[in-house]
Amino acid sequence: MTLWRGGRLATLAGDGGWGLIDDGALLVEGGRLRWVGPSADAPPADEVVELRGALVTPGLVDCHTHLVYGGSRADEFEQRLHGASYADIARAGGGIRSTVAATRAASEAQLLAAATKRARALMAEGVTTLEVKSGYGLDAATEARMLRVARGLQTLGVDVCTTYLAAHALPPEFNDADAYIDAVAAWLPGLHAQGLVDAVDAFCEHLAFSPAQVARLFDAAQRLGLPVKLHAEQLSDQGGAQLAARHRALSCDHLEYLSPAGVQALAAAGTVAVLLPGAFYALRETRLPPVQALREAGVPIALATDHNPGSSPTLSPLLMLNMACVLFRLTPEEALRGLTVNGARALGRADRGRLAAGQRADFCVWDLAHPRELAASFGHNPLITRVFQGNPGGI
Ligand code: DI6
Ligand code: FE
Repeated sequence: MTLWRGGRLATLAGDGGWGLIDDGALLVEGGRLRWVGPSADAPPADEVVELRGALVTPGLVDCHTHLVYGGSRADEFEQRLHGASYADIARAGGGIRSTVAATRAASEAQLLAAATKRARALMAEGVTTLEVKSGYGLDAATEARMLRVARGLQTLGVDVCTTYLAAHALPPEFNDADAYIDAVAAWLPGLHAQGLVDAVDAFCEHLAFSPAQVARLFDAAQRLGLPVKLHAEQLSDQGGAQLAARHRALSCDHLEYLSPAGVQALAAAGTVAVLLPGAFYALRETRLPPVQALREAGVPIALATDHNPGSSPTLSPLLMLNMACVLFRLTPEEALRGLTVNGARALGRADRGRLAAGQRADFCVWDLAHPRELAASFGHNPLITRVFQGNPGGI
């Protein structure tokens, strides 16, 4: 048993507020938090770590990434600076399809080496749980390779949730989206049997798949008992949120074009709204997600990097805290909840994201006096120690 004592804890344990404990302590045993409270009341322990007034928060949960892929899309960044839009590039065969070609050409070892560097960058800013989506293979073998690589990142000392996103774009060997959706649904049971799939996602957009097509895939997921998530209303309102809510989705992600009816559907289903300010920023979007309506409806809001080589090439969850406040007007507390407790909820993981007895001992120690400072600055990493399942270091 180890006692970490003398820190300022932002527990996020209640439904609102930071849950601050000014001179607080955490008792860790077997990878779990056994006790959390004021240092003065702490139980005895074999080992004591002095926090010397440092800030402690739950470990960060990045609930939406596309971390495994081959190649680079910096050329498209230049094309967009010369006036091409994200949609123009996609229609011309670039975009997701260009990453699909590079990912298919990469070996499992090459994909793992590249993804390892990216995961380490996220971990260096305090990430202890990471979601990784497939969706740059778009054939059974490459989707499986991506998911195996994602699972392999677990050995770095970060918990990895895998999401099957084969319904991301139409691959070049198909010209019928309905036939492709049938193939995506047919590959799923085999991948699931190999333990490679924690959830199923799709890109519901005019550039990608219709709500009716996504619904058929979600039915297949639910026959296997798998939860679903959706890339919804990123570039237009397709009614994806309502569709996802009908399937009791864990989360709907992006949501710039979410309608009032979509907000109500998410609220009624308990679906988390995942906001992705990195993609909004990089694509110079101007349409803001309806944050005030989400708040008023009581929809939990999560935040994530959406790391991918095209629309959100960031590896900084801390920058997302700042961008969520500056661009989307979240409060610093909402932003931190988005990257901890609500991010965990978007993954269906209730055992993390707060500092409370019984939770996993995943937490961060920061060289800061108050948690609002995490969101107020950018381009600076104040992490002192990242603790994963009770083990410090390894960053
Ligand atoms: N929306 C996104 O922002 C990413 N995928 C998606 O469905 C972008 C993926 C890419 O451009 O490679
Ligand atoms: Fe995404």
